Amino acid sequence: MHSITLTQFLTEERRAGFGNTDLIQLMEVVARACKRISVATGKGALGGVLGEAGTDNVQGEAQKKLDVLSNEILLDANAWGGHLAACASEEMEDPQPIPDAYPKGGYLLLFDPLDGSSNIDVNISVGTIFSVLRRPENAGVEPGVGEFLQPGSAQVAAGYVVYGPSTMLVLTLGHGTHVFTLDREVGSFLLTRRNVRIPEQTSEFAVNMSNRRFWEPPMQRYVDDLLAGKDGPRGRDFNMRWVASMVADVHRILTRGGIFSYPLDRRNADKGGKLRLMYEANPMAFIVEQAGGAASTGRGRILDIRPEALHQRVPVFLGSREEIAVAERYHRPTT
Ligand code: AFP
Repeated sequence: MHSITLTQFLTEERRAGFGNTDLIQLMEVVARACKRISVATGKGALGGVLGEAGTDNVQGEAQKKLDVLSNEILLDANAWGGHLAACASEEMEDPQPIPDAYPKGGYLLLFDPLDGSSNIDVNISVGTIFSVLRRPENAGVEPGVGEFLQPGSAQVAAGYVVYGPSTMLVLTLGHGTHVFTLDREVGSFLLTRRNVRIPEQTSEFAVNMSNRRFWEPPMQRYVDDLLAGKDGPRGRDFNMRWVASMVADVHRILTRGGIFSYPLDRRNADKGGKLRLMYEANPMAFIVEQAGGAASTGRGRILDIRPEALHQRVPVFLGSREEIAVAERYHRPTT
């Protein structure tokens, strides 16, 4: 198949006025780092990288060796690029400013270096998720947490890389969502789908059903009606899929439609949900909206949330537009 490379695609985007040279080069650096993560995940047991790192991250979750390695790869690659002021990661409590020894730029990069990492040891797809913000106009000398607390609608780029049977990069610069496949022999990402569109309707849902008893009543009613299929109010059967790797679940939805949900449950309600707003929900919401889908907390658009903390969590519903509207109707207060 003849296809253009990521570099050619980004050059075209810049010529079309979508992104400046700095942003385009930043995307190249992130993509290069993800190729290294792809090599490390691909080696599996042979690379000695499986298993626990023996440490906890800022959220108190046990870190895998590959979580730590992926975080380091992304930090190292981006330190000297000259396009960033600071990075923030799921694996670090505070943002890391670009060291003084290196040139600094006007962007902020947030990432979940290896999402779904509890799947690594069983050889199921994992992924990197990233989000790019511009430094605010009134930025101080040293970029602090406050600079990162911008709504998702302010993102200038977002993407994910799924390390599965093939390694794929999905990217938006705010003008459509595009898919690239890594040609492992050549070492280049090649454009394999331009302007992805998520089907507006779906008969497939993704949720961790074992949490049902902890959900709020509207969520229980919504999923019960999906399960009732032809015999219930929805009048048709629904299929279920759950990889437990958000990147893989979202990638399926981008490919054939569906609804992905990680709702509030009693155990995570005081934290606001399970998934993180700044480097999971926001970038995925941007990607999905740019592909014609929708992304909601069940009660409002994710990209409109005004963040209060770097590691804030939110309930997430994303995917086929019409199905998100249905899920939101169940969550609307009845009078
Ligand atoms: P890990 O990175 O700890 O594996 O968590 C992955 C994740 O945040 C997201 O990718 C999945 O959708 C979700 O957790 C799966 O959660 P459950 O294990 O509760 O199904």
